Amino acid sequence: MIIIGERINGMFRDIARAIREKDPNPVQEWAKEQEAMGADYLDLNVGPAVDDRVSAMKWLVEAVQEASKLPLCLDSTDYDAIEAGLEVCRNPAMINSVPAIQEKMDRVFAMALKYNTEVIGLAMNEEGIPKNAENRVALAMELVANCDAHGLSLDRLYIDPLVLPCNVGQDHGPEVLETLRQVKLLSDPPPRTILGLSNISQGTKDRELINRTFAVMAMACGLDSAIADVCDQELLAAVATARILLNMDIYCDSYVDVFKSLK
Ligand code: THG
Repeated sequence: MIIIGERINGMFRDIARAIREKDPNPVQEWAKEQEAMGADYLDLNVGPAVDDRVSAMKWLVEAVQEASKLPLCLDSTDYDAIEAGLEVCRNPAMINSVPAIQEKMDRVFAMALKYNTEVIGLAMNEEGIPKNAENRVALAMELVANCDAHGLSLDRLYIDPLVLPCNVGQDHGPEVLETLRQVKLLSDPPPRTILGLSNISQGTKDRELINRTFAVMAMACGLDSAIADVCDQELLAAVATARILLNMDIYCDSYVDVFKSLK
């Protein structure tokens, strides 16, 4: 599993303050902490409460790169902000994200080629997030077709079926799992799959338990990566265990210790 650390997000109060006051310390501490815990990428989201997202994203990328060499996942609906971030990225990055809306796909896939990035494609369009797997898969197919038409290799596309909090969108859970299964049949090579895992438990009690239970269910359906709380040891242990039970790593008595850092 590729784990993308979720914590550098303006949705968290300490990060929102750091961005507002241009204080690199909290951002750099979280970058180092998530890298030490085994993150493969760092998600960077300037959050909703910023007036100039372009300059905020550029500042955030530069601050994080002083503390960590991990590749970055630039998370914004503002493509000018993403492009400003890509201009200063040292490593090939990931664009988070594009919905199945034609003019957005045209801009994002062209940008992905120009900056040699990967892309997260969301199973949603102008009408929002479909209720069932069939319609999510139809949008995934549009993303696959547009990715291919732009000449971007399909294994650089990550399809996100979009998971909703289970306390408001409980009926979406099984549809997300079915979407994960079917997306793997869309092309050869198939696109990869991703979830914003912590969405599933927003506003609930026992968040960690809900997150790690859904993580292993999704892995059994073909989940390749997650934007997640990499500091949750129990999540990483559950992922290591799921990899054994799915026959992705060889069993040994100390598999959790051996494979946790490999996820
Ligand atoms: N898909 C893609 N990108 C995404 C998401 C997705 N990016 C954002 C998000 N979803 C994934 N990242 C988070 C980060 C934090 C939380 C959930 C998902 C979270 N935050 C606390 C909360 O809302 O309760 C904040 C608590 C606090 O303020 O301290 O849970 O789905 N492609």
